[in-house]
Amino acid sequence: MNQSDAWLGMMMDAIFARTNYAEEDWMVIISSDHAGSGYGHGSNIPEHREVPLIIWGADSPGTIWPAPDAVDIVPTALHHMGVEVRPEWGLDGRAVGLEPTGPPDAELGVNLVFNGDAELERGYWPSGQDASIPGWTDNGTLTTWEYGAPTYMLMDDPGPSDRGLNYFGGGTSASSMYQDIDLSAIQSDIQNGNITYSLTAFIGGYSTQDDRMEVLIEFFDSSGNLLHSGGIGPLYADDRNNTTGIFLRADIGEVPQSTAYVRVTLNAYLSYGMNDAYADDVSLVLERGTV
Ligand SMILES: [Ca+2]
Ligand SMILES: [Ca+2]
Ligand SMILES: [Ca+2]
Repeated sequence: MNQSDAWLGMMMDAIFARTNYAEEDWMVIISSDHAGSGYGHGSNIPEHREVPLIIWGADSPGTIWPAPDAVDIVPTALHHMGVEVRPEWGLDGRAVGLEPTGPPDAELGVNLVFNGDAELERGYWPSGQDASIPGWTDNGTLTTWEYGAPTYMLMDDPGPSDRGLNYFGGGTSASSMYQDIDLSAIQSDIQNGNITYSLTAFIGGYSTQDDRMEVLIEFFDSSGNLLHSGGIGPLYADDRNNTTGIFLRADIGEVPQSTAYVRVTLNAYLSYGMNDAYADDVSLVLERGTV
């Protein structure tokens, strides 16, 4: 770290010392291809996956949300150099740091789950590869898989008609992910009471295997006290007649009046081989009215 820092200092000094520096427009991006613990890396754990991404000279400093990925570096550098990214290049990632971005304000009557349809980034052909999922705190092997791979989910297996290209798959081991949804923008509605929540998702799995998905919902007050929990699933092979596919399930209930934020968690339980706990179209809608 000290050595890298010294080299970076030399480079920055050289940039600042340029006679034309005042007329130039530099961007310096600092990142690393992986993190680690001790002297090792290579496990699918936050300590090995989470890396810094520092963009110096970006158009507008501030928070980047959802958290950027290493694949955002190339589009960001190209944008800075005025190169328009063409879709046919098939680049993953997006130009980041152009303007600060944050999660949208919560509203009544709209789906509050971010990237609940697994479509925000390209999906993987099911394999051991694992992508972290934007908008979710994804510390394990849960990832986005593409519909259509033999012995996984096909486009015409039971599921949503508007399924898009991708769904959530458990990956290579038991895993889970969650997202916290800040409800402060609708706090006064919630405090007045009579707000109903509707948690829905398509969940399922593969054939006779009991790999199974569960979606939990937990309501917390501003001090982090759990006020209410509910959820759907897990859906065992028997529950879906040993059919490969995903099936709509719902949990409807009352939102506690002192709720400040809500956590939606996907738990992918493994029974056999690859973890075929599947989900798509995870949605949480809050509305006025009683259950
Ligand atoms: Ca989808
Ligand atoms: Ca993952
Ligand atoms: Ca399996």
